[in-house]
Amino acid sequence: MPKKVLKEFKVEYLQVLDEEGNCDEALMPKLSNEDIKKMYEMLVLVRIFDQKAFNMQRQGRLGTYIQFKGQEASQVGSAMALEDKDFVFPMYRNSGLLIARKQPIVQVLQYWSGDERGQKAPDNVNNFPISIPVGTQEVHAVGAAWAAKLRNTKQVAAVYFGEGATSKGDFHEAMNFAGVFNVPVIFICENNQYAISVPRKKQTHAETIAQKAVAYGFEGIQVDGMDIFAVYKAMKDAVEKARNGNGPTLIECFTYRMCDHSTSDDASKYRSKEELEQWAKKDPVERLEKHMRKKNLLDDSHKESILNKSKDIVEKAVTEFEKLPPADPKDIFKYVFAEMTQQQKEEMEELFEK
Ligand SMILES: Cc1ncc(C[n+]2csc(CCOP(=O)(O)OP(=O)(O)O)c2C)c(N)n1
Repeated sequence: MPKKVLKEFKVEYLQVLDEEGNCDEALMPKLSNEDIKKMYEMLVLVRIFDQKAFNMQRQGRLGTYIQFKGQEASQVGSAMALEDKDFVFPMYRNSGLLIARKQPIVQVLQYWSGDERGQKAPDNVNNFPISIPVGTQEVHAVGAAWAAKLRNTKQVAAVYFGEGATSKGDFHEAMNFAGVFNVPVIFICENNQYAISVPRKKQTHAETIAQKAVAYGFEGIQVDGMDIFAVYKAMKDAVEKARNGNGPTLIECFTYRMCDHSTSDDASKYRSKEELEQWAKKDPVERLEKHMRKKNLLDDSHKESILNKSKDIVEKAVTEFEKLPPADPKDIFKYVFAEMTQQQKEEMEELFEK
């Protein structure tokens, strides 16, 4: 009757770029200077978009908006490791991800004004609609990944969610199925430390989210989610593994929401100014900037021109967006299914009859 250890586990943490912009060359993923510049340009673009969208909501020009400030690196870094043909399942906090995935900014604005046409993905880019229900997209992603496996298309699915979503049944069902059927899916948990006002410590008694993968028989890794190189590297490895038939990975991006939960929230009610200041030192955009300056990839005038170019792109999209005719209210019925049900047809007629 021996008493023995059946299983021990470890959870790896990956950081490539420190807060001062110093890079661990041994851990550095393969990226050309051009790739690094593209990463920086995208980080700047999505940050400018985020602030603009927030301002527009305050001015009554957009509906409720969900900011993602602080999470740019986890969204842009992971998107850059994917191919267009791969499936992406975003949550509401993923406007940055969608822009990095070629979703036109005009459409992202449309979405946040309640116009469902904003959700239509560009041709040949497999972006799924944003999930407002917490965590439901996890099972959808596993389904898409399973289909890709059965069809042998070499596509992978990437699904995004917060640490709050890991308390839902959907997460555990998706993780279990993904492990058992060895499907090509990457679970990206953007652990931004809060689910609205609920802190991470009250979400789970486990020390990391990453270790939850162990129970389902596959790898989990925690990365510095404000370090774009670490996110990109972990994602690139996970994508390659999934594409080669070696199954799922859970990537916990350890990050921080440097903004309110949404435009209907006031985070100062439950978070201290000091906490925010501590996390601000890790800022993902400034960190890459520091690195690029050290490597002579960026100077003041180059930075200025990137800022101006990004502002211009966003402003042009806003002008175009505000000229668009409003959505047809009938779309509410028309775009639920590929074909309307008899009941929907009747409801639509009833609502719109004179
Ligand atoms: C199924 C479901 N339950 C509750 C909500 C209300 N709700 C909206 S956001 C949120 C917190 C989610 O936190 P987390 O998953 O950590 O993501 P974050 O918003 O921090 O990015 C909750 C409970 C919802 N949208 N869907």
